Amino acid sequence: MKIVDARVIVSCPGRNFVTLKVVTEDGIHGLGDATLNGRELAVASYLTDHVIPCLIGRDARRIEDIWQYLYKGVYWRRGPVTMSAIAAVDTALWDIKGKALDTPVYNLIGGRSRDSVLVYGHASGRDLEDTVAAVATYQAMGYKAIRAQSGIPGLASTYGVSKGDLYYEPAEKGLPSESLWSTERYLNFTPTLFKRLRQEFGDDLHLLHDAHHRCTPIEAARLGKSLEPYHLFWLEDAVPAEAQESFRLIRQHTTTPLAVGEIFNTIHDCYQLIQEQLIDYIRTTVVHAGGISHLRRIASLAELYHVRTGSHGATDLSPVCMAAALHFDISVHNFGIQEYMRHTPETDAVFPHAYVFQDGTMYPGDTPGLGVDINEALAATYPYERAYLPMNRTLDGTMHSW
Ligand code: GCO
Ligand code: MG
Repeated sequence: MKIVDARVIVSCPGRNFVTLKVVTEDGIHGLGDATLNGRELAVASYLTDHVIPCLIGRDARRIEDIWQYLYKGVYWRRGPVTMSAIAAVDTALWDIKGKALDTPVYNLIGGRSRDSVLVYGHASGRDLEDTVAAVATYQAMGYKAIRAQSGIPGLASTYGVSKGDLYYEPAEKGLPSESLWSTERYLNFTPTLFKRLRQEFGDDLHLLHDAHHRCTPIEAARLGKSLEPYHLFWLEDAVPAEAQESFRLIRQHTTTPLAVGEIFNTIHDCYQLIQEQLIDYIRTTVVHAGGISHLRRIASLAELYHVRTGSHGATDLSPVCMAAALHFDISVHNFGIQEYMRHTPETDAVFPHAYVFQDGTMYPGDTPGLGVDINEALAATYPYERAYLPMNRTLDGTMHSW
């Protein structure tokens, strides 16, 4: 089953997406997401200029061999650009294999381990009351797990607060904007928010929170400890995890479950976190961590250490990634939860898909392959628009993690 054609489709139906389409001699095509927020064209070029010429003529059935060829064969390993490009190829090849064998991808990777996949949605508000109302809206939509982010008194803007509708999108057209940050104000305010949410919604609703890499280990330890009475499902990205041992300090101080990994690219970014049981959920994704094949390796390691999966699923991960994630989630034994930020109607129209949301869970559908496609003619009506994630400085003007 030779690969005869492959091309990259860059489109902007509300936000930028990079999609790889691989075609075989039998006329079967597979899709892979290669979107890297704010650096989209780097991956598009990596694929078009360097990867695609080496793919033509290869046997699309040899997924593992092609993965190793692209990983070991280039000498320059790892990194978000390389691993997103490899992920796109891997995902497209699983899609092709499913279509060729006339079965959904989840059947090729162990079959279903559950009936459907628990997902969490994003509630956010400009202030505490606004956030309480947003959580109520998500609960009314059927969500059983809700991430809550709120504007902070004394700060003009912060991470995670949408501009007023369901579609939180941090990337902005034009050059990067800058916001101002105070960890002190954040740490003083956040326990109040969750105290209020528990009073309002009781104990059963799963509540999550994303600190978005802004604390030091001891600040994160304080945050986790102060949130213990409100028993979060998880505290996400408490600290940047380049230094994996940072989590040891947080762990010594708090029983709040910890999640990290949305910006990790390989198993090498998280094996210490997993093996030392410093985290509870690993958030690596299909698109940024080497595709379905590599994500399964990470999940297998995690399973040995009681770490569960909780893949990133923001709007900058396309419906192709979402579909692939759901096949992965429904099959791996140690699945925990899947993030689900709804795409805009424009995005959904460009990427028709079989997956569905119902009662707080999602199902990938039973269409052969991944069950997602791209309407190329419609995609062509949404050309690429340069956009960046915001930047962040502390109140005295020092650059800080966004
Ligand atoms: C999340 C993430 C996102 C990222 C975004 C960056 O938990 O969903 O933190 O909001 O900031 O995906 O590209
Ligand atoms: Mg996050």
